[in-house]
Amino acid sequence: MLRNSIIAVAIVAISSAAGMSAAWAKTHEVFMYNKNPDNKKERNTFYPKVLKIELGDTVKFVSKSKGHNSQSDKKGIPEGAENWKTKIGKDAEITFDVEGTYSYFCTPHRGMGMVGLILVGDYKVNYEAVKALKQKGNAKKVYKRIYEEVDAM
Ligand SMILES: [Cu+2]
Repeated sequence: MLRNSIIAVAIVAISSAAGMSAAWAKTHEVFMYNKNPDNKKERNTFYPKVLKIELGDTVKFVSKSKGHNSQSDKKGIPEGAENWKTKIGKDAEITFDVEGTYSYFCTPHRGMGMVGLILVGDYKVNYEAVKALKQKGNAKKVYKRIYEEVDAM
């Protein structure tokens, strides 16, 4: 019995070191809305726009209104991390196995400011590099507020 317990502990340690999803990893939700429930004047938005999670956690993008998706900014993710692009109008789950800052947007509404940021573990590894990326249109305004929020953390 003792021997089995030791083996089980070793397996958990290996999975954790390899960055695999552990039993204690959490799933967080980011909603995709036509209208921000806290501010009806704001159209096409992720909610929340900034999410801080632990390494190995999952984010579920939940389609609350039709016509939205989530796509990572390939210049705005940490080295070694994988890009994602979810299907429009569908819920999708992304698991984060690399620490850092992840910038993402809704493919059809990026220019309207439907953008967001996910901070995974030690997110500062590439935070300044992501913050320095040039953004256009409303995305620029929305990211300004996002970075103010993160800088105040
Ligand atoms: Cu959208």
